[in-house]
Amino acid sequence: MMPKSHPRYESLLTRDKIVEGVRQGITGIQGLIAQGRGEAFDYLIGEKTTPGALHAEKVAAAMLLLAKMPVISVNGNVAALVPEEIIRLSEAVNAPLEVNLFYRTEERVNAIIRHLRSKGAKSMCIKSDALIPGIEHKRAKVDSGGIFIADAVLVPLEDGDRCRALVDMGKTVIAIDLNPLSRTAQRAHVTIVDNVVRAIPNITGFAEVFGKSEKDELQKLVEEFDNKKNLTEAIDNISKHL
Ligand code: PTJ
Repeated sequence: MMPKSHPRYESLLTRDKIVEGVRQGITGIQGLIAQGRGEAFDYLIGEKTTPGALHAEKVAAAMLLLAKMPVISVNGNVAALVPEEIIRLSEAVNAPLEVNLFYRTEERVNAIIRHLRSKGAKSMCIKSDALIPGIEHKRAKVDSGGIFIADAVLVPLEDGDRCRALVDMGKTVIAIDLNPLSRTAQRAHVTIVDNVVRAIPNITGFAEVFGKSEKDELQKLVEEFDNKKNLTEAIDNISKHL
């Protein structure tokens, strides 16, 4: 057991959750590498939510609430790190969860669906009867009533190709990625440069408060957001830590 007094306690706890996810067959073995990459960037941003990331989280909440058909994409890392939190967000913004994997196997898709259901997920898109155009078959599989027709998709830890393909389909894409230089980060409409373990509860918090807001107020937030500026600030922030 890691003592709570350890200066990087939270980070090490997160690492253990990914390892456990791999043991349970939820997280892909490659998820360990992704986590390590994320840890390095998290270290550089100070392992806390920056003001810029918090603002992007606020805008993401507004976007999801304004969307007609928002969907939250879930992969093996997200399922291991924030299962309860992603379910709560799904309820707060009325967006179903859809398992969409980079290293897709049917066993892992089903294991994640079972895992989320065991944690109380009710609204899930579980078919894989449609394909996102322009990407290789297995990774392209989505639900024809879910991501395929969604107008806004939240993609935590996405790969760049699929992010681009979703943008090309005309969807609004919100990405969570600790690496502001990644292709996903650069292609999304809103990029949250924060750890998914902090980002998801923050978005939910905003969504729960915004529930009673006027649509115009949320629309204004969305319209005033500039992702280029957001990414430049995130890169500048990392440079300051070097
Ligand atoms: O479960 P699957 O098969 O869908 O696979 C999921 C992973 C994440 C393994 C897969 O999509 C992958 O290989 O992703 P990449 O290309 O390694 O990209 C992951 C990105 O997420 C990198 O830019 C990391 O910096 C970032 N990242 C890693 N952990 C976190 C993170 N961003 C936010 N929070 C994290 N905890």
